[in-house]
Amino acid sequence: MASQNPIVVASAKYPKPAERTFQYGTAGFRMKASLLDSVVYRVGLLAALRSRKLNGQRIGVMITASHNPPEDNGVKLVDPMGEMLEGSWETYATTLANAPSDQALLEIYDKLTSDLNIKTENKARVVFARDTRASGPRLVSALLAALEASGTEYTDYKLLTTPQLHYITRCLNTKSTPYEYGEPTEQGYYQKIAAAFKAATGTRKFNGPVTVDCANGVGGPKLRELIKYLSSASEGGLEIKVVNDNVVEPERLNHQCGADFVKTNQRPPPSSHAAPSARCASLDGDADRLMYYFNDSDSSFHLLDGDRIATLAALFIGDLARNAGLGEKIKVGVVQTAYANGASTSYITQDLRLPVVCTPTGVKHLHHAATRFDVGVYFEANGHGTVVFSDLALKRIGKYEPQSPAQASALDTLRALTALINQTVGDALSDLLLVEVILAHKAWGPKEWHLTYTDLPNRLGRIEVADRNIFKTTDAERKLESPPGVQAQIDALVGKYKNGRSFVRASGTEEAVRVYAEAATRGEADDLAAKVADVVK
Ligand code: NG1
Ligand code: ZN
Repeated sequence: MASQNPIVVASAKYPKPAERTFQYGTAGFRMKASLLDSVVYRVGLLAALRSRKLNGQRIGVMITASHNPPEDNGVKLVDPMGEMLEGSWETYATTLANAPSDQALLEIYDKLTSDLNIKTENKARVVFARDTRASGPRLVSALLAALEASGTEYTDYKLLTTPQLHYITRCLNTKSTPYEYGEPTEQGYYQKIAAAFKAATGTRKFNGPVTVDCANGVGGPKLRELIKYLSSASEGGLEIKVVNDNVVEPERLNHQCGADFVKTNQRPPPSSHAAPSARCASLDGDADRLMYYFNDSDSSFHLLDGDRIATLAALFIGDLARNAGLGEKIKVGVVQTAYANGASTSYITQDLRLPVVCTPTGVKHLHHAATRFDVGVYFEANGHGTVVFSDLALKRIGKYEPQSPAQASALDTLRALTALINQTVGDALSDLLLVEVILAHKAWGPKEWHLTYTDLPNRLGRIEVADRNIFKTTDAERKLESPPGVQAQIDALVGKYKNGRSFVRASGTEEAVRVYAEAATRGEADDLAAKVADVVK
């Protein structure tokens, strides 16, 4: 009898809330944790299907809601190479999540199995982890029920940052192959990063400590763990001061701290007491975003966001490749979204003379575009990003025989960076050490870094509208196709401001429309943002 099918029996314990439509968005499913049990159960089934389809390669499942408030949670899948779930499978996730009954769910599961030619005799293997949210353990039980009902082998990695799970997934799937990525354990992650950090730093000195705000999330305990593998300040290593690492009181997560707070409010967390010009950084709730900032001697606040990290990395890696004698063989490119400050884009093209590609919002788009370069640097302005090296670039960097001591030294640093950087996905811990290596090499403080170019004043607004789905974009989200006529009104407004730029798009993670504007002065940027907002309201 169909009702005795284990998938149906277990599904009955995780009923779908009626009247709810779920969507696998820019970062998986994300919402109030109380609504998420059926979704996690069904995502577990999809992970099993995905693994069977890929002949038993490991699929990752991460339970986190990143920078969202503590009462939210979310779930997303990680593909075998540690990348985000392939786009076409997001639709299957949405279909499964919205199946109206347990029986309908089984029918969709069976139909996907046959439509996608999935061999049911293949093994299914899943690895999973969660952040520090109070709802995590309950959602893990829903996931386990799905993995058991679908006959899936699994490993529970308990608490991890999102990028650590991406790392482990890739390690497991490349073990004993020429593309081996590292030891598939949390300890292996720290060992790999710490050794690479030491090699990349060489004899350079750090200019004082860096204070890291961990958003009271999983990044706190994990950064403390990583520090145990690094040289101490007394041995000439980097001093990292960890703040906002309270994971005992879950309600503190992302509250008045963290990368999203700093970026959105353009000010340090109220708990920060950093001295003038001291380097400060903030992670987000699952440690895949990183923001740097500092207060000047006159107390003015300066943000060093994802655009700044991207430009710093592109500058340094471009120089290293040239100094190593690989300038002609390794082409560096940068990938941004429309939210990147126009001044950063001009700096990359005009000063660094590197190509820039603009993609729609969402790291999967950036990551994909970055893989088309030999070395692709990609960051969203909000601090989520990394650097990816093509197989060819890795081969060239690995095999090149340096022609001088200077080339040898640049090459050693470049090789170390390929191990330091988490190439699977944006990783705040790995990015933090990357920035520290570069600043040490250049003997720069945050001020010198900030002086590389001057940001155009900008404003990002959020507007609640009746139906955000009517806002359809084209040209990497920089132009509206619908509603008709709105783009023409925006263009007319933009034309009135010096260095004006503005665009509107529907958020992929919130019930809202975002308005971005930049212009030559703060007053003009604010004015343009307000006028464009009036057009879409
Ligand atoms: P939406 O809500 O689609 O704008 C936001 C961020 C993205 C990305 C996703 C996933 C902005 C303007 N948008 O997307 O960059 O990080 O969340 O977390 O920051
Ligand atoms: Zn995050």
